[in-house]
Amino acid sequence: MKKSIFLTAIAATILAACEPTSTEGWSGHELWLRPLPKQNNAVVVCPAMSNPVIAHAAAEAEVCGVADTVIFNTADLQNLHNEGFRIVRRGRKAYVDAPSELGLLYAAFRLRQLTACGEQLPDTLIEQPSYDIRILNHWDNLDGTIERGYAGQSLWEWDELPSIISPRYEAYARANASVGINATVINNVNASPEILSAEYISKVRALADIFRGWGIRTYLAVNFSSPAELGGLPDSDPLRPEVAEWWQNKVEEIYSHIPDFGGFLVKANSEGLPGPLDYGRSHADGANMLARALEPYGGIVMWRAFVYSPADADRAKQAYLEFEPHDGEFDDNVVVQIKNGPIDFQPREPFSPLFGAMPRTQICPEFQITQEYTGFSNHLCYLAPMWKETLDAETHTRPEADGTIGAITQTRVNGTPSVCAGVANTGNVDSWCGHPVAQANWYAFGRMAWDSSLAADDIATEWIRLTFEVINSQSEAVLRDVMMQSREAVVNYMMPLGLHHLFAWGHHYGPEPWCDIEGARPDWMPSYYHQANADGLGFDRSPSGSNGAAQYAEPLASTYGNIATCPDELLLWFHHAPWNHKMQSGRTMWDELCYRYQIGLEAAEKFEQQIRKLRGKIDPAVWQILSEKMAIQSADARWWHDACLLYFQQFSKMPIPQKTLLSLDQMQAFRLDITNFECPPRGFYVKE
Ligand code: GCW
Repeated sequence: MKKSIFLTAIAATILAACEPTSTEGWSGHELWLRPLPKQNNAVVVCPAMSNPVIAHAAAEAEVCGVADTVIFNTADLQNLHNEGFRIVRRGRKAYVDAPSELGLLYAAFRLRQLTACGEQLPDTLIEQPSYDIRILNHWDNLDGTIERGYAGQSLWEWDELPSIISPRYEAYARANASVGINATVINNVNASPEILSAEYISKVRALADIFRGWGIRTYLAVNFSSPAELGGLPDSDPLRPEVAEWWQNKVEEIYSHIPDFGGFLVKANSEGLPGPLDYGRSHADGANMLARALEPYGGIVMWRAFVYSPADADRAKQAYLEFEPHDGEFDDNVVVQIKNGPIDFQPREPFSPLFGAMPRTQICPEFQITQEYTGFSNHLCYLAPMWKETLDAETHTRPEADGTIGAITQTRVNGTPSVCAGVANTGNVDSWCGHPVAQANWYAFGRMAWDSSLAADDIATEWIRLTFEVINSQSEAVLRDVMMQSREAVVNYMMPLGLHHLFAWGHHYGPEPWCDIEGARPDWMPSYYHQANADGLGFDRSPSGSNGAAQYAEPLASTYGNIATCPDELLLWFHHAPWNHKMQSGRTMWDELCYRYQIGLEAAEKFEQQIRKLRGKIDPAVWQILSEKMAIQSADARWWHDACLLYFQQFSKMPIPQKTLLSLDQMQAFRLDITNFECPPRGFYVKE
């Protein structure tokens, strides 16, 4: 019989340590975990309190208002995922059973969530994760900067670690656990070899020790040349025995400090990073060499498929060409990590055809939570609808089974764990993410990786109710509607109809379809993607062009490859369409383009008004920051609208149906202003 302990002081102490004290107005600091009153009448009964995960579970359940007594038990539940749970309500008692401590923690967070949202506890609630590993990828550098981070500097205070432990680490881990995230890669995929030095391993250990108490395993991104650069070997050829031995020793060293270390994430032979191809070896050779070092400890390798060496003139085809031939060659503890689209996290891309093409390999989706291409932390862009679009996409590659990307990536191939990865948007600003709704993206990523069947609007509702204490149903509906429409609005005012990569050089914030940098890679230039000329607009990936459409299974290959059947949303991704091409809407391509930019702009302007009207109905601090950001967003939407249409009009030579454009001189001045800025200064654009 399990020993049960009544929690009193310990739970209260832990709770006090984890719950930030309430401040005046919303600062964002508490995320979706605003403090709830301890329910004095609630009694939490649970096994072995000495386990920190269970202690945390008990503390979280102490605020539970949906039951007077919560009884925790670890129990074998047949067919339930090891991290799942079952909650059974009997009268005012909630019985929680879970196969692992982590399952109990997740159950406790669900009870907390029901309480905070004012919902009833159902008679029986059974949950289990869609993905085994739900992991954040931080692109944090060791000097404290964050690649594509828009919320300050890195959370990790490397100079202070391991001696000084910021309370932020615990709060970060708790926030992740509350949405089911159970893993984190703490450093940039553009990895410095130094992360594997003894000095840094001791710092990483200090973080891992905290994360462990919240069920979060720590992973590192590694530089493939570490044996040469850090270890002093002549090279890092994966087939050289000394190289493999160097990695084995390094892995042994890591595990001696971090016994539950998760493994490595690798960006190799991509954007100038070293990799096995440098030595005439394959991606599988490189990944397997690392995988064999990690295998005895249960660690895994996540090997990224974000590669685009110019083996084909069409960048969108390159990852497929480089990886598909290696299907079946990867060891069982290797996961090939694929960005949702074939290019690079654009506001809308078709899904990457690689998802359907490697049936004998464990593959996982990589989503971008940080808004590199969707307006940084200035634009409200709720990303769950975009991610759902990918997960729900039918690849047509599994005729007998569910061939959606969700189903494919959640199925374990040869027992390899399934993974869902998200590039984190956290930083050290008080609000963590720099925009209130950017927090919702972090939240939504975790919830979706936990339960990919959840609808984007239901996740939005949850997040609003958990985050904002006093919000009436009308204001809640307004905010949810704005969130739900925001991604499509961003697509329309930035890159409608399948246009992609019109971004300004370097910062990826504003438009620069005219960008032309001497000597730069052609496929880093917007003109490579939009191909605007007197004949029309768009990249021809049909059979008469690069035939990229053929990388998709039928019927998609034919649907996408034929200009008459390609959906309007992706037309200019797959076709170089004449300006007067008749769209499915009945408009000409040029008119449709103008129309989409216009509705995108109007949506952003409407969001601004809708948010302004919430004055007095939501927390004044939230209202203030949201309305300031919305003003930037609608100004930026106009900037996109004007810049792109004026630029493309030079080729279409057709009239723009709108009257309110900036002059070309103003656009030019604009362009000079934005060159080389890292983060857009506030108010840099004055709306007339
Ligand atoms: O999206 C692009 C970014 C790079 C990033 C790269 C990648 C970490 O512009 O900053 O590098 O993708 O995913 O590796």
